Amino acid sequence: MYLGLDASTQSLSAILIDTAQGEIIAEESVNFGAEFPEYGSANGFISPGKGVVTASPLMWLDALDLVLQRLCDKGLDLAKVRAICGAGQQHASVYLNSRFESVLRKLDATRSLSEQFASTLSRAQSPIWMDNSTAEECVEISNSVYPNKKVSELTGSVATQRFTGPQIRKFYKQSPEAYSQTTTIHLNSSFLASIIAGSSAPIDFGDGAGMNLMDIRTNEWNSEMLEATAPELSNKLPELKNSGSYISKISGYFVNKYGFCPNCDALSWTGDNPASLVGMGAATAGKVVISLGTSDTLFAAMPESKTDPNGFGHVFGNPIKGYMSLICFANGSLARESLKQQFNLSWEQFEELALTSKPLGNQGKLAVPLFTSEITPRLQQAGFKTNEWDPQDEPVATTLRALLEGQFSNMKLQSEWMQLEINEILLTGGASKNQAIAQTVADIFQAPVKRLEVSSSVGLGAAILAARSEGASYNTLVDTFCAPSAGTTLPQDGSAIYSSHLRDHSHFLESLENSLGY
Ligand code: XUL
Repeated sequence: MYLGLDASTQSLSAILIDTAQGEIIAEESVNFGAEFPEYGSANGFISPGKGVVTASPLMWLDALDLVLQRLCDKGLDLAKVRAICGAGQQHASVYLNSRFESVLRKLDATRSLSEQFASTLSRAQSPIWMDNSTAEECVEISNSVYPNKKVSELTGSVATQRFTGPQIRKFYKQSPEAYSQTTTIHLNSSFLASIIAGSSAPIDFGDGAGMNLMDIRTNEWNSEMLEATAPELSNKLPELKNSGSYISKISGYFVNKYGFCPNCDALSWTGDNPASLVGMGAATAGKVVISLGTSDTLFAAMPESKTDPNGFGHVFGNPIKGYMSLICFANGSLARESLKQQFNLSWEQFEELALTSKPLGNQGKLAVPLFTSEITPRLQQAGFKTNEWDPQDEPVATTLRALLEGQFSNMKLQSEWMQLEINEILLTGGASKNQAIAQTVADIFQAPVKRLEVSSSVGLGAAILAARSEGASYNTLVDTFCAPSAGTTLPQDGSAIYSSHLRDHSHFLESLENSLGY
């Protein structure tokens, strides 16, 4: 058996696969907001203002303990797990002091992880991917490694607010003392991998590329970027390695507490999006994945690195081979949930109303949801923006269609730099089961949409990386675990409507960029 862990924004999930039987043995999930109200993070984070968005690494540790306990409570024999891999929300960084390594080495199974690691944090909260408080630092970094195009060529992205480098720079500037007491800076992924291994873990090329610090051409830290970011940074960063690399045997803590075998391998983790690429069976070129999570993302394998001339898109390492391109939209599920709540709907009602609202193109009633500041394109938080129509004068269904068409028109427009030949779209994430959403994606992208049996492609991707570490072939694992489920949706005849609709949407976005761009 192989264990894949998915440490996402709102929850920590586990998936156990049995490659001999070709079966998913168990899936379990712990929701941060519901399980740990003491962290005041209903959606997995806190946002005190000024674009700052953070989460407590101790909350992630409590969730790790709880999810493993739940697997034990289900009667699963974790001694059968041969290797563990995982994936974390990208960009989030954890700041650790000199006690970290020694606490890691002598963990006590009678105490919780959070209790033992509380004193190892040199910064209580981790800035996460939703944070956009580092505009100043991005300018400083790109001025130093002038021009920003060079930053993008070196690291796969222009200096980007949520990326770890600008976040580190802000911490160094605001809290120089705490920065100097920081001996190690981990990502969410490498932090949790370290806990499982009981020793400091590497950062992988997939997640490392989300930092504005790694040279994507050589997969090494780039000294020019490190110097532009903060002093002494090279001493504080772990080494870089491929995801799924062997770190060590599992920490005794997990053997004693949850019954893992001492021989179980602890592997290096990756970011949630690179893991999802693997778990969707899309790590080799030809398939496009749209993942509907707290953030919506669109990504695809990319044999050669190609960067976004607009500066919104990213290039990350692909855990299987080469690169992946990605665009991320902050107004994903949170935007859909906001309207669902505002109109007091169940998901079934949301789906039915959005599906029945016709005609396609919504008679020119466009919308861009800005419930939180948008990343792609960069637009400030401004609520539900419409092109001169008032949702209050319209049926709810019109607003829902405007939301969905707005989200996926933007996605289609922003993916053009990737020059993808889209033969099929693989849809994943919590909202992918929603028929109205799947149909809108199919119509706007004019491509068939497929969904997989598995609900968490991130956890599955991590479990596949774990199985691969013992020699299983990626293609065989994909054939076994990544089968499309019934209910594939084919495109409607919306092409004529949507080509003019996309043009109108692009103009609407331009007007918003002029007034709300940052
Ligand atoms: C990708 C991004 C998000 C996070 C959280 O660049 O910021 O998709 O990985 O899911």
